[in-house]
Amino acid sequence: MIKKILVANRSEIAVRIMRAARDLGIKTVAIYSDVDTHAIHTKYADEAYPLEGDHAKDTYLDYRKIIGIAKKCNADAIHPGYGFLSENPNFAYSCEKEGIIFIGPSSGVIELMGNKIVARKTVALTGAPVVPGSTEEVTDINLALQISAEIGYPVIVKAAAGGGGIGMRIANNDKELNDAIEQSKKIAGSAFGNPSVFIEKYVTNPRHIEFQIIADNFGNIIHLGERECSIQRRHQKLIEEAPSPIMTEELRKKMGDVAVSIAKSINYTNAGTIEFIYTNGDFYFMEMNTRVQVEHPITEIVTGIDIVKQQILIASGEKLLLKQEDIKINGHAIECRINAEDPLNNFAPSPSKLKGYRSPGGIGVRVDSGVFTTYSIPSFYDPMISKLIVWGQNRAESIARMRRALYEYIIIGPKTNIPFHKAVLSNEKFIQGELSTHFISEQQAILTQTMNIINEEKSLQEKLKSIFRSDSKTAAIAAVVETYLRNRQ
Ligand code: MV4
Repeated sequence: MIKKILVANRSEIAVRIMRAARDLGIKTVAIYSDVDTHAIHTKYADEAYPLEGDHAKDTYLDYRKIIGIAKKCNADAIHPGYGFLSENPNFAYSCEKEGIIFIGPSSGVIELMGNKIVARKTVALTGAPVVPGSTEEVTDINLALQISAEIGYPVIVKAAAGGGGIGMRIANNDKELNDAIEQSKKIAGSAFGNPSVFIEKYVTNPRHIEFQIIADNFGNIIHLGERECSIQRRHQKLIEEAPSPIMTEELRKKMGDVAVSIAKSINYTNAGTIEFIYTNGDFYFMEMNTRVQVEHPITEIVTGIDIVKQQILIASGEKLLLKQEDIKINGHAIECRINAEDPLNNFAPSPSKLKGYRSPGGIGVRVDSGVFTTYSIPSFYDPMISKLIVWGQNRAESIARMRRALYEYIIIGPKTNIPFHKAVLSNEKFIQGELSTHFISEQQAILTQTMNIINEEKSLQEKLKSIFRSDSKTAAIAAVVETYLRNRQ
């Protein structure tokens, strides 16, 4: 069994991983950049070591430095979390070579799934449905024209090293195709150092539905059901839910079986996610994420399974004790990503000090955060404050509970996207479960509604702020208000 885990990450996911380690009686090690000296993950861990610098490349991405620390403090394993080094095959390979357990799949599998052309080809060979398109890199424009003629426009050009929508271009005809390929290649080359691109039929109004899988080192693989992640903005997911509103037992079995067979075919180990694009009853493999994901808690809530704990047990060489038939989906969970950003200013980051902070609670509410009152959100990293997760016996109860939890949430200092979440959760289409990846861009009324909510809640915000005033100040304000009221009568 692993005895000490170095967590090569920061903020909420670092704390999330350390929680699982504590539950298992495993020691934890934090690493931190200069600006993260007072961050919560450094206090939560049993030991913490500085990575001098602030920029990711000098700190959370510097894997030689990180492996050096792991060796010095005798950590026998490293958990990479999400982002940063989590899908870097060279990092996983270095861990393997240095005899440190990388809590994730093998470096070979990370590399295989990291190239979207190779992933597509490998998955197609298992017989799983992939979106019609090219089977190889597209270098020749004549070949691109020929493929597009076969599958029909619109088509989408994607980077082999991509993911997260970077370098994607849509083409509606032959003329646009040439530009799309040129543009995509250029962006892919500069963003990933790999200009290789491929073509797929563009699915116009899809849902993003992904399956969580877990696999041990002995060939046992199960899935934990799906997550619907269609509510996103500029490829940043904002709200995720489990189960998907469109899911049936029958479809879950069908898609789940496909997800498991894909994982089996590549000898996948540890936790992973198979992303599908879904439209009108059809589904296609899109890509595989070889890491723990931001939205993993909604699956934990509806299955009762601690995914990070499973990751650690699997990496320790334990056999999976769960069987597919043990997995039951209980009720419904929603996650809202709470970001320090201004929904009225194009969602610009609003990193600043938390002058007041009180997270929601009560039945069915979970908050995974990396913050506390007086903490300053640094501008160096992504501005997520927390993940607010709720459970309900069904989708309606889950939505009501999320609205209640958003009402309870007090964040004073940065601008946040809480009013935006409130607007989405009262949107009729959302309530009906009519979702697609274009939901946010199509529902322009949500922005107006967000503005209305902000205006309507000004007095509520003032009331909430008062809980963070010192007693003397509160008394002084109360006296002023009282005098005012008396004089008015
Ligand atoms: C697609 C697609 C439609 N058809 N592929 C976006 C991120 C990456 N994971 C895959 N993505 C998409 N792939 C095919 N064949 C639609 C998306 C997509 C999207 C595309 C354009 C603009 C916004 C989008 C939002 C979510 C998903």
